[in-house]
Amino acid sequence: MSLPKAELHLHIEGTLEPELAFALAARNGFALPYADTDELRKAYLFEDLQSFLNLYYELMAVLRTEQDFADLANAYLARAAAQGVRHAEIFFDPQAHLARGVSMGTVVDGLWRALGESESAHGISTQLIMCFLRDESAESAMETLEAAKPYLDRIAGVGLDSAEVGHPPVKFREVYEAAAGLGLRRVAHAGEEGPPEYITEALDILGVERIDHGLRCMEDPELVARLVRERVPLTLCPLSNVRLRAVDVLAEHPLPAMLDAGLLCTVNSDDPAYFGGYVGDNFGAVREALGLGEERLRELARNSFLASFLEHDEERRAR
Ligand code: ES4
Ligand code: ZN
Repeated sequence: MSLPKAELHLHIEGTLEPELAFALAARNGFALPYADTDELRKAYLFEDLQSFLNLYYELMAVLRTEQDFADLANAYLARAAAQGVRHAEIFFDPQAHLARGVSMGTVVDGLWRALGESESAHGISTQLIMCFLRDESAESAMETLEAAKPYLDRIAGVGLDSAEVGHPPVKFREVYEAAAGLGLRRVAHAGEEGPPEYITEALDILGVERIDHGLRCMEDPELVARLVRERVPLTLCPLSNVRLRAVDVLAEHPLPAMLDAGLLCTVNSDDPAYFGGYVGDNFGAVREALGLGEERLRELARNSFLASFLEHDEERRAR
């Protein structure tokens, strides 16, 4: 499936394929607690978001040097290009690296080695979105924002990810105010495992311009009406929702109902190495399982550009 599209919900650490994990571990003289790539793939049977996150954070241990981050991003960009991606807004989780003694500079400079050449090498324009881990404290998020200040020329915005339930958006009010003051764009994961109220909070308290996942808005018709009225984009990740059991089977995914309701939905891959596919695979899977026709698929691809940061760049510059 190679409709031109933008990918707006992609954790770069979630693109770490088992083969690259073993290669980086070997290069860094580090032993992974799995015999081989087959055994590691077998660990990719998740019960929920937390059981996925445990493995996701464990495997990051192989990412140590700038070159590791560059190799990770290059591998993603090559796969994304093959699936029609022309623009990618890429999340990264600095706190998960800072906690292991890997500096902000190593992460950003490393990713930028790949992203800086992405247009010429892969035909993909890119932006970086720095995510705060919501299960860490607001103080830690604020320190992370501080540590990012020397790199803001390469960071377009901030996001909020990791374990959602019990960590409502309001916890990060001051951090998002500070980010807005620095001219950063704002998005947040909300309504993946957490309740619809977290979506409302992310909009009203954090001032986000896009909701990552947002699936559970469907439990609240008034919220759906608001999201439609305000044209708030939702970055859905269908294969992720199945693997993390937000939905039982893909055939029951609410995407068709969400499109019918008039929501500005996009389809993305989230953590493609872990969830069984890149963005084109997600498009293919929803076409098959949900019977979406060509017109719907084209709408989703078009939405991905409308929902991207590119769309409002001109307006922002004029302000
Ligand atoms: C994530 Cl699927 C998902 N949800 C929340 N946080 C994440 N970090 C990486 N993938
Ligand atoms: Zn995500």
